[in-house]
Amino acid sequence: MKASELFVAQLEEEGVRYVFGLPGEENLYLLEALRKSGIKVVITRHEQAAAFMAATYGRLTGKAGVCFSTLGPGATNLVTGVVHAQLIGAPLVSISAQKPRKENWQGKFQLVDVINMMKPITKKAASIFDPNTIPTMLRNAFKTAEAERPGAVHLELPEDVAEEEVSAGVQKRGEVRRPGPDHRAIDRAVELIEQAKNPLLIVSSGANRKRVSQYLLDLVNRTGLYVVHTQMGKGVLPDDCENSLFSTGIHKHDYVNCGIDKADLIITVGYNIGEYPPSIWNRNLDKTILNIDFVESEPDLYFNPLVEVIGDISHSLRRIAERIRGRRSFPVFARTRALIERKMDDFVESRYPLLPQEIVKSVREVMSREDIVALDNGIYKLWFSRLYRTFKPNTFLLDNALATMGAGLPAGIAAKMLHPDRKVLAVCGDGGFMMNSQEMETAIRYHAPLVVLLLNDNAYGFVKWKQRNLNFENFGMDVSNPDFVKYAESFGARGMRVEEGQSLTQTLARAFSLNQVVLVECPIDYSLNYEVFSVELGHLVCPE
Ligand SMILES: Cc1ncc(C[n+]2csc(CCOP(=O)(O)OP(=O)(O)O)c2C)c(N)n1
Repeated sequence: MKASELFVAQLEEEGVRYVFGLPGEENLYLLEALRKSGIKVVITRHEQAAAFMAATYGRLTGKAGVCFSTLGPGATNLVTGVVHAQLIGAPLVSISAQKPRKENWQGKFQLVDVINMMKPITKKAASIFDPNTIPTMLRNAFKTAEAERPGAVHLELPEDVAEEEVSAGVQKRGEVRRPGPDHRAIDRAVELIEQAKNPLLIVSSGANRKRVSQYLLDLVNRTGLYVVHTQMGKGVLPDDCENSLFSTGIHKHDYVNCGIDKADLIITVGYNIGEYPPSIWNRNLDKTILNIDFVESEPDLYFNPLVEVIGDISHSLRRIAERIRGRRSFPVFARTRALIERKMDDFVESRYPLLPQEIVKSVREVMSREDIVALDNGIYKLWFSRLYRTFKPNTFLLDNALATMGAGLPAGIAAKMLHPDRKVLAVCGDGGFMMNSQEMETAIRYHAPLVVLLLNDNAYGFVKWKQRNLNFENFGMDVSNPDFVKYAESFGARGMRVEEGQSLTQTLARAFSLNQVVLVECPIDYSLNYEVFSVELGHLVCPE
């Protein structure tokens, strides 16, 4: 057997269903072995997109997604997607080729020290020298990537190593049962919750899983506790549960902070300190913190839990739920929910170009509870996080950790491949879409009929808003764009544009009914960014 065949056999043992990548000549043995396997190979138009897709696969399945590239420029192109996985906590194994170890007749051509480039942005990065170590190194890579807190691992497979004959066999994938929490930690947690006047849960990305969602709902129903989601935690508790305080929005101060400010005990669940900095909600260092997570927290001035319950989160929630006596009511949080709901449902006039609020409402009308929205990065992300009601875990995919532009379309494609039965909508700004728009062709080639909603303001709107906040001149942030309808059609997709007087809801419904890759361009009016986010929220006085 060739080393590349053993490599693929080990990937199969790991349960890999898809591999996303873009090869060079140095990967051809690997590609040939993949061709003969049961693994579906998705060749993208940019390695960054392959890494975003693999990260999405990891996020949605809990199993490491796999991406690959050639050496040098292919590996450098992977970097943003690899960091994205690492920062959002998605399990990912990325693989790059390298020059032959022994007879490298090309010398320094395309030579990059990929391992040292990847080390600071992954949990582990290593090069394979001995082909017989492939099964162990891959086993190690998958185990490390999937272990809590999940993240990225990079492996390098040099060209000559991939071609060698090997004697080693596949290494079995073992089963790991996550440990349950310590009973004394549960005692302390129950004590803290029962003593607190206004305990409040903040649920974050590490908890965005189906089982956690079930146990959280049960805890909330039994105890009356309220839940705030971070943006990457959206969907864990259904927003139509009376105890959801929806999600965090503008960092400085948003309606939800009226509730957070009143809490004396904050119970963080699967909390990602990078996503929603604790200095925002614990700026006066006056919150008692109970942390429930798979792994211990990193110490931080503002995030210094009094008690940590470490172990399988769903298990911990179940144990705590069983122990708490009686259901309490928390009028302060009930009032916060009423306030946020009022704001969410505020009447919005229909304008053309459309206002963000109308866009969010239209999308919600078209999508059912299980359908998936994958957002790119732009200011619409804030409107969606604040206003889009979410009902199921992992149905609202955004990156609020690296917060990279360009991830929305690849994430949407991977989500559609994994869930062909659900509607998938990628929401992008014109800026973010143009960073990976070439992947429209990938979606078509692999029959992933998602719909892309392109919110067009012909600008880098988010930066424009920040510029205005600083009272700077509007400078450099306006762009011109292709005709997006023609652009989509030139790929072989369907292009639609919401024209004045047309309904976005109906356009999206029609787009989904076509069951093909469709781009819907919707002009957006961002005049309220400053008015709402800067002026209204800047002067927010919480009702007593
Ligand atoms: C790769 C990358 N480059 C730059 C940024 C900084 N950035 C954040 S949002 C944004 C503007 C996004 O523009 P667009 O996609 O058109 O969305 P809009 O804000 O206009 O809705 C920029 C440049 C980023 N987050 N990621």
